[in-house]
Amino acid sequence: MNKLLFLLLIPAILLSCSKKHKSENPPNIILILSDDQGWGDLSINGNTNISTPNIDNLAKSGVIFDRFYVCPVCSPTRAELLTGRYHVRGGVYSTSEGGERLDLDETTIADVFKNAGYATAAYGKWHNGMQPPYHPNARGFDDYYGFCSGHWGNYYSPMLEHNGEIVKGEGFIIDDFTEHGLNFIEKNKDAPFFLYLPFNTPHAPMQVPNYWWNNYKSKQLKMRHRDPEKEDIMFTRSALAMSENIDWNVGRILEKVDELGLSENTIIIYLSDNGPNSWRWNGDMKGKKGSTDEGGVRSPMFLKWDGTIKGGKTIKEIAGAIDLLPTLTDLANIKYNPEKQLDGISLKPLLMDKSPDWQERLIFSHWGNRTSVRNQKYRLDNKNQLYNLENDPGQREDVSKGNVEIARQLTEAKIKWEKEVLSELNTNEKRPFTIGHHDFKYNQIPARDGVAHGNIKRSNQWPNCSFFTNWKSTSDSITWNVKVLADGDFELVVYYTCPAKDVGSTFELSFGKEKLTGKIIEPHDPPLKGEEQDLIPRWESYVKDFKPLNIGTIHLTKCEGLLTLKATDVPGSQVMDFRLMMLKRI
Ligand SMILES: [Ca+2]
Repeated sequence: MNKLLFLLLIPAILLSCSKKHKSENPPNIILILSDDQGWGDLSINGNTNISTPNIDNLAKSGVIFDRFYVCPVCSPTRAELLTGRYHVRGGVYSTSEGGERLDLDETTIADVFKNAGYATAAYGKWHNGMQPPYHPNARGFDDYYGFCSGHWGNYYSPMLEHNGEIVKGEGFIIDDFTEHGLNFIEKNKDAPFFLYLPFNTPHAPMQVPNYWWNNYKSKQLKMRHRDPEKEDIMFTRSALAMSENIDWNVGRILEKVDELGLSENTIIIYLSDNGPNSWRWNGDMKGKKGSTDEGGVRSPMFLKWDGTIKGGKTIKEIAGAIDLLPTLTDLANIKYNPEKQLDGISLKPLLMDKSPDWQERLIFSHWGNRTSVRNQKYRLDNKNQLYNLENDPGQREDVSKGNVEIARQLTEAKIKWEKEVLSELNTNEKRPFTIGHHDFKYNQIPARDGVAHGNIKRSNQWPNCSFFTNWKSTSDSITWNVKVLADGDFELVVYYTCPAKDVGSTFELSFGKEKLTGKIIEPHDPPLKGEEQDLIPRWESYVKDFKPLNIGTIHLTKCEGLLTLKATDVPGSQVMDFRLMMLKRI
């Protein structure tokens, strides 16, 4: 080829390379999940109390799912979006004390994308199991930063973990998680990535920087809950201020994707994990977080993929968190043959086809001992009352008597689902907490997962981020039912507080014949934290800055048993306040 011809061809060559690059590069995925944010907590959904321009833009430039269903509470929704299956199949029956753990024989969406060559990361509230192999690093996420519990007591530079290691967060927690997300996007801009951002707001405690709160602290709210006397206005204000902070962070993510030129190669999804955590405006729907009615399980859901999925469309067909895994693998063209039956289906036809061939379907909602079922037009609630959501979106009038056949069909479908799907859940099963997995260095053993005996009390009725206090005597103890997965030597670090007047206690950790003793020598007595930042009085634990104390090394052998912490001498009025133990494989 002569030189002139070659120079003339350069633009064409470059163009063809860039086209090839785009079509051959699988799409990145950014999955943003808010926590306890209602469908109504966004301006795009008609709430004039709030302004969420970034999320609204995401919705407008992408596709809106009008009736998208998640579960009534946190852990189940996370399990469903991770697996494409109803959470009861994956063993999730609670939000704490191990009941939030997703069964180990479940395959997660991160496993699937990681196996397809994606870089994977999760930054935020995990809430599907803490100790490996339940930990996110063992469920397909290469990088994890956040907290594995369901609730955190303080949102300002709190104790968090990075791939199992205890670290201190930097600044307001959502800004911090977003910062990690931005760095991950930047670092992986040339390779396909899967980024999961399970934010933990506007879940309580109600805390948000003044920049957001100042607009709300005395704001008149024009839109109110349908039973306004039930509404706590200050709670609503704080939830909306927290939602505006989320919106700002979503804006930062969208901007980063655009700035790096990735918008045509990135699928961005936004949804919440359950209904609102208080009575506030929510489109006149019945129920809030915890309910299997429309208001408890309907979530905002927006999906955008610039250049591939035409935006500006609202999809009326019902869909849910169970559909995310099949939809995203389908869109990314990943061949995945699930070992276990998926409950979700790919929504790709609804997203891409002009007139999709779409079958009528049922979506089930379950929590506690309540089950409701939704088809395109009706919801049969947990008491088998039937509501026509087209005429009566607020579920005010039971129409089962005038629609006997529909009520019968849905009741039968519910009985069948409970028999065939719900029966997979065993709530009596007490799985021990796993420690000592040979592939993982850090084993966190928090107060949350322990049982207190004698005088010892939990700092709060909700275990999530609680600590043990009132440890008075040598007859008191804390035990954990654990299963050591592989033999090994472990360095033991206890996170404690103790006032100067009470230092000097000795204590012993035992497991079978193995024992390790420690002594509290240094006082460490910081104040309780959290209350000073709370916009609303809380019902969950306050926290403290606990001090790590390295006790030494213990050898553990593979078996199941009781890990026991006891004091051997108590010279003062108490041993210590205890937050967690870290076992580090050496
Ligand atoms: Ca939640």
